[in-house]
Amino acid sequence: MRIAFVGPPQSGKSTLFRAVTGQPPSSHPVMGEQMASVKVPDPRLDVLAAMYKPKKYTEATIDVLDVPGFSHETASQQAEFRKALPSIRQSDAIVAVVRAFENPSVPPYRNRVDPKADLDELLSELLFCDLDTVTTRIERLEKALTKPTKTHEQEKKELELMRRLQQALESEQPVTTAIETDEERKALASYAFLTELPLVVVINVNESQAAAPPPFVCEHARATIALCAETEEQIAGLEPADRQAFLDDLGVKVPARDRLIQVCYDAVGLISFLTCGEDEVRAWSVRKGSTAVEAAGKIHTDLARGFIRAETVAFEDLKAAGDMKAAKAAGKVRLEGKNYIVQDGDILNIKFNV
Ligand SMILES: Nc1nc2c(ncn2[C@@H]2O[C@H](COP(=O)(O)OP(=O)(O)OP(=O)(O)O)[C@@H](O)[C@H]2O)c(=O)[nH]1
Ligand SMILES: [Mg+2]
Repeated sequence: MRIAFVGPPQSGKSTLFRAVTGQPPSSHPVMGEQMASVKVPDPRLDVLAAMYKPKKYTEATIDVLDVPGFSHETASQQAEFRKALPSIRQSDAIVAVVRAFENPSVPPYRNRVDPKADLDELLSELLFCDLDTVTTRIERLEKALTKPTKTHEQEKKELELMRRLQQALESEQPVTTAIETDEERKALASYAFLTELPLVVVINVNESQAAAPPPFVCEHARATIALCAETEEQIAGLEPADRQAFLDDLGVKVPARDRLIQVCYDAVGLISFLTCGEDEVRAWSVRKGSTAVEAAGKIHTDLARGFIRAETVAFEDLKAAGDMKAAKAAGKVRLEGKNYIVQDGDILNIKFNV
């Protein structure tokens, strides 16, 4: 899974990127794109690690993408952003980062502090990019339909759908609002529309505002989070022991970065299943609704091919029992077949034969 940090220039995207990825602060501004892998924090793994004392401890991971800021101000800024579009399109969610603090690095003519207006401008651009794709496709289809072809019926159907998307986008609605069936969604997948991606909004506020509720909530977003990217970067740079003391001082339980990662994970529709043993405790990501055999395939294709059954126990049941033996004795360990729908926090032991 990949999430893309998108927003106006100097809104704190790269600062948040470093906070989330744990990369060291940089003294020079980052040009262009950068990508890094992030471990998804999962306290359940700590419980399993205490139980199994494994040699290895492996979190699920997601990729984070940082791109240049978007602005209409100069042609070069616009070109830089457009260059990053293909990478943004390949992402599974967009995190829009907008600035709610005074920033001396922003030229005075642009230094309004208006996160809501900045967000609207950004979302309009995303809509516009999709509208561009749709319009081009409509022109092609209309041209194709003037000639008799074998695919006539299919093209007519697609044209109807594209016109519906066009209408939605022109009334400033994301394409998701115009897609009616799964079949349509699949047919449109190759266009990788930006307004089809789940959206999370981050309002980058001053440290003094970080604990307060967000100043506004975006209706198109799965979640709106207020945080101070600079503070988050500091927290990420601390030793674990100092980190807790710092968080206690701020009066928060978990860093905002952890909340952000979790929110993105949920927005994309991912859940984690867990595997455990003396060699390794590990979290794996799958889409919500995945079956046991699909989960097995994440671990290794052999496990899916030779799948017999999945020994399954819910994390909470294992934790309550204390260990696997006790969980079995309490009848909490089930044998599930190929089509079992995996739940978040299921601990799976795949029995297979190849
Ligand atoms: N006060 C304050 N300053 C911040 C915060 N986050 C970032 N900054 C400052 O804002 C400036 C821009 O931060 P970046 O993270 O580089 O912003 P960006 O969005 O990546 O900028 P571009 O890539 O140029 O679009 C830097 O001087 C940061 O130190 C914050 O939460 N509070
Ligand atoms: Mg940057």
